[in-house]
Amino acid sequence: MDKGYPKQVPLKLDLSKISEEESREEMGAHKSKLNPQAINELSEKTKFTPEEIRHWHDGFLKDCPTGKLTKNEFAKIYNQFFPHGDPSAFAAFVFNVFDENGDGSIEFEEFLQALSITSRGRLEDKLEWAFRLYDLDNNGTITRDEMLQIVKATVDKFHNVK
Ligand SMILES: [Ca+2]
Ligand SMILES: [Ca+2]
Repeated sequence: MDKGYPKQVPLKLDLSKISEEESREEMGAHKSKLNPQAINELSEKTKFTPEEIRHWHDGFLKDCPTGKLTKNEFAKIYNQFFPHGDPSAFAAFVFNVFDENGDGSIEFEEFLQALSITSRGRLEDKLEWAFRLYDLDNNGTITRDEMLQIVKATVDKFHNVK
């Protein structure tokens, strides 16, 4: 259960097909669950080194063995970071920004991209990311109503923090 993870393909589906091939190719790479090419691509797209990507990928699969994070699973993980109050509304907004292709789940690549931007991105990348968080209907402008929804979710999130 440890080889191969082509992007955009549900892990469940492709394990049986590719595991034989991949394990032959990767006999030596005992630690890697992503193939080297995928890691290189991710490393070019993000600000993470291949080593860091392997590390994040291990953690991602631990929380999410299917390789696709659903909204509920995301809310659970989010709750671990914000155990006080009810962050579900805010988690849902953040989920939508992570889910860049809008297919209703967060793939590892999307997870890594969001992490790269929020932790190591340039200021304008971070602003753009934050903008997407506020622009709920994704139409390029932030209305007063969208502002209010986010502010309300944020207040709910911190309201019960003691
Ligand atoms: Ca997605
Ligand atoms: Ca909007």
